Formats: sequence, structure tokens, C-alpha cells
Amino acid sequence: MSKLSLAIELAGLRLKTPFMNAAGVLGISLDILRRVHMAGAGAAVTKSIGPEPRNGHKNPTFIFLEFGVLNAMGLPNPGAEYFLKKFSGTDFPVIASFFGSNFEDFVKVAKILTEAGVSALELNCSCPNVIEEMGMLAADSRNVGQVTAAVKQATSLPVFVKLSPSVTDIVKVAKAAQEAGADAITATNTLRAIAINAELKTPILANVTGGLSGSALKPISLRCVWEIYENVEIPIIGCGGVENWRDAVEYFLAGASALQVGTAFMTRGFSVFNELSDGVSEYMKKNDYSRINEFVGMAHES
Ligand code: RRO
Repeated sequence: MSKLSLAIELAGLRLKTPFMNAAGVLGISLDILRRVHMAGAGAAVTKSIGPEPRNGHKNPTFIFLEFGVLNAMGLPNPGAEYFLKKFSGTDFPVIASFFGSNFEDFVKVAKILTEAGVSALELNCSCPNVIEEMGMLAADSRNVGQVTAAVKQATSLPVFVKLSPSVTDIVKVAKAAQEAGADAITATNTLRAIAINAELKTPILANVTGGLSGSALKPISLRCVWEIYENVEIPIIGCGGVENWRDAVEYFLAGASALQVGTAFMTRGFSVFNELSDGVSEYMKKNDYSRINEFVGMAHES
């Protein structure tokens, strides 16, 4: 039997492990992205970058709940031109998350990020925190198809499309992304939710609603991965409540080829990547697997 390896190939990218941070938990500094890679992540994902600098929403933007985290950051970022000035390629895989408020913005930012020398683009059409301002493209499969096709025309890089769990038929949206040329689906972004303070009798976040991540989200995103895997051929990057090796294995068995870690990275820090690698390696040894793709989607066969 060949030697156990966690390395994967994802849409042409060679990753030393299937783990990466979720967009939004890191910012865009090259040093910190590099640190994530050195700590055991196969790729590092930037905060979502838009066409112009944005401050984001007013505080409080963040609250820890019993089974997860609620955030309404509101897309704070320094803008694509700033990123282009600061970033000049790397020797490790960097995935740039990006957004726009219309198709032209998405195309413009995709071109700038391609010029900056990142390894892949993650098209964020599923932020739950700017719905009044720019809507949510991921709610409509036709929009997702059109924006994906436009971005694919504008870049030579692999494009991963990040979908929302807050839709009735995620398969329809994933199929539209695939038909438009997406190279992978990231499933999922956070789920729109609310927290209320009983004493103050008011919503806790200044934005009123936020996006729920962490363990509360896991069974929902896992179901999304499951459904997408049954209907779509391109690879799936699972995202939502991956805390430990068992969560990771569940996602692989449901059909994810790679995984993003958001809340667990925020709470436990850089050690989370090697902890996941150690736990998944142990599982693979016990089950006689030498590669991750030997058990991706396996739960569908039972
Ligand atoms: O910045 C945010 O408020 C945010 C974004 Br862009 C996103 O995609 N998902 C999320 O939970 N928060």
C-alpha cells in the first residue's frame, strides 16, 4: 500500500493538506496568510475583497453564542487596488475571496486579483450581512450563473463559487455555477440569524441580523455538501462548523474534497490545522486509506 498522504489536487492546485481557513477570519496581510500555510493549511484564503475600501458595519459586529458565532462585519476591506499594491505573488497557494455589488464590480475585482498573482478566486455571492444594500446573488441561480460566467471570462484562474445555506434549493444554484464554468463550489457561507439581549430587550448586533457559523451550522452545511455531491461533478469545499477530525471526516464522506475552517480557527488559533491533519491521518490509518479521495463521498454508497 502506498504511503499515507493528505495532499490533494483541487482544480489544478496542489495542496499539501485539504484544510484552509475560511474567508473572513484573517484579513489580507501576506505574513498572516503565510503563517496559516506554515501552520499546516494547504491554502490560505483572504478576507473578501471588493472594488472600493469599506469600513464595514458599526460595532457590535460579533458575538459568541453557545453553539457558534454570529457576525455582521459588513465586508470591511481595503479595496482591490490596495491589495494589488501590497501583494505580488507568493510561493504558496493563496485563494482570494472577492465580492461586488453588481456583475461589473465582480469582473473588475476578478481582473485586479488575477493581476495581483493569487492562485485562485473565491467568488463570494453569499454574504448575509449586506442584503439591504446589495441583495444576495446566491439566492437566485440565474444570477449565480451569469456572474460566474462573466468572472470566468475575465480570469484564467480557477474560480470557486461560495454558496449560501439560506436558500430552498442549493442544488439548483450549484448546478448553475457548474454550468457557467465554476471550478469548485464552497458550501457554505454563514446562515442569516439573530441574537437578542433579554435585559436590554434589543438585538445584540448593530446590524440586527448576522451570519451564524460554528457547530450550529455544521449539520446544515453538511446536508448542503451531501445534496450538491449527488447532483454536481465539480469538487466541493466544505465549510461550516469543522471543529475536529470527526467533523472533517463526516464532510469528506458527504462529498467534500477540501475543507475550510472559520470559527474553530478564530477560537483555537493556528494549531487547529495540524490537529485536524493528525486526527484525519489516524482515521485513515485505521481504515487503510492512503489518500483523501479514497473516501470522499463514501457515505453515498451505503
Ligand atoms: O463581512 C461579513 O460580514 C461577512 C461576509 Br463578506 C461573508 O461572506 N460572510 C459572513 O458571515 N460575514
